[in-house]
Amino acid sequence: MTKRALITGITGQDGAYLAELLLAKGYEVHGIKRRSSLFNTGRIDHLYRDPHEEDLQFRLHYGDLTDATNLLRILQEVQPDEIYNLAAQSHVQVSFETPEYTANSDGLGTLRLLEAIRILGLEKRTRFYQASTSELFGKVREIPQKETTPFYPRSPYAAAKIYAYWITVNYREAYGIYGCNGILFNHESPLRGETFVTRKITRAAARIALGLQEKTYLGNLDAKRDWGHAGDYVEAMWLMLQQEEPDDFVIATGETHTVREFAEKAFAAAGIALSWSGEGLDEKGRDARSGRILVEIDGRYFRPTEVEILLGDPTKAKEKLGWERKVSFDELVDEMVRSDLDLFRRDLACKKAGFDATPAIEDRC
Ligand code: NDP
Ligand code: GDR
Repeated sequence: MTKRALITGITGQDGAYLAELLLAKGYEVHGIKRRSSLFNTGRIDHLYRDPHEEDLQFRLHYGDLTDATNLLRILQEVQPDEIYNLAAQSHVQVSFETPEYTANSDGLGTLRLLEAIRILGLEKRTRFYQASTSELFGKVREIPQKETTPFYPRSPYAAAKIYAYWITVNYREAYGIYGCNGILFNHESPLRGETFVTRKITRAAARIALGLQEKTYLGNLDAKRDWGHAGDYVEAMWLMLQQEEPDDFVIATGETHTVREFAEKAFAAAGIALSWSGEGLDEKGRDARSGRILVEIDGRYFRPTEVEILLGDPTKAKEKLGWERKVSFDELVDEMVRSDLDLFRRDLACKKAGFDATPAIEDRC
């Protein structure tokens, strides 16, 4: 029997990798996309099939996690074997500006899906994956962080996600729903959104190396993150839903690096050696050869409350799921920089031919 999966947030980074993985495993994949005034399916357009074709393995439905009746209708129509709830307002800094919306989509959105499973009597049929996050650990009280480490959210995003975490646990215990929390640490890829720090840096390194941009502005260079590759992490999501019993798992690499270190590696991959001078808001990253300033600090990228260090212990995932990351930190940075160099080489070719391909958006990141 072909298994049917429903992915919320299918147009995002993880949604795109997971859709590819499930299609390769023979699943019928359904995704929820939001209506937007511009196309928002760039990451999954290569998977799109003409809806007039027979035996479609990939279908998109309009929907939104803030709309309960819409979710009920989609679940009733699709009758999924597995739901992967990846949809979220996923930007930590933006959550300080849109706290109520973030609570609605990231917190209550999860409740709406779980209630829809219950209302439709799908408790025994539908397995549920919740995209939980290392941001739950927030103000860290144990290093490395594992499944038993206490939570201490440090943003409206993390506060919303902690509700989603516990409501998933509660529906598992109260109604016997097969629900799992993947407590995933940061994971990146060439598909990462442009305003997250890794992609912002790899884009800037590529554009500066190609002469398309002068410099970039960053916030807290001392923050430490446990960065893995999204392709590896969606495998873990799938594995969690294939076990005999539902459970919650930390997914991480077991390594941590500062933002400064990520920037050094990314610029090096683009052929530029960075050297640092100054402190705090006056710190600058320069081209070690020419002395030209390439990185400056801008106070607006600092958060009202920061998560200083994340370092995960993925032992449980290794022992129970047989999961291990495959892509190293250096390979991840190299792949992202190579991809952005390719992207902007095309822009450069357009520019040389007299066309301005992509307007500079760096000041909006
Ligand atoms: P992205 O920001 O790339 O994707 C988020 C997805 O959610 C997009 O498809 C977006 O649609 C959709 N979305 C946002 N709001 C709504 C809404 N109200 N209704 C329906 N869809 C909505 O995130 P990632 O792919 O990086 O992350 C996937 C999930 O995992 C998120 O829940 C995130 O919080 C969580 N997570 C991510 C980690 C990471 O490092 N990437 C680590 C731990 C957890 P649109 O394209 O239209 O904007
Ligand atoms: P994060 O990712 O908040 O960890 O959330 P992000 O890449 O936004 O920030 C990582 C760290 O870098 C510091 N930083 C900057 N961040 C951004 N965005 N822009 C900057 O210019 C900048 N300069 C320094 C931040 O302060 C922070 O310490 C991501 C998201 O994918 C969440 O959805 C997910 O839950 C967590 O990872 C795990």
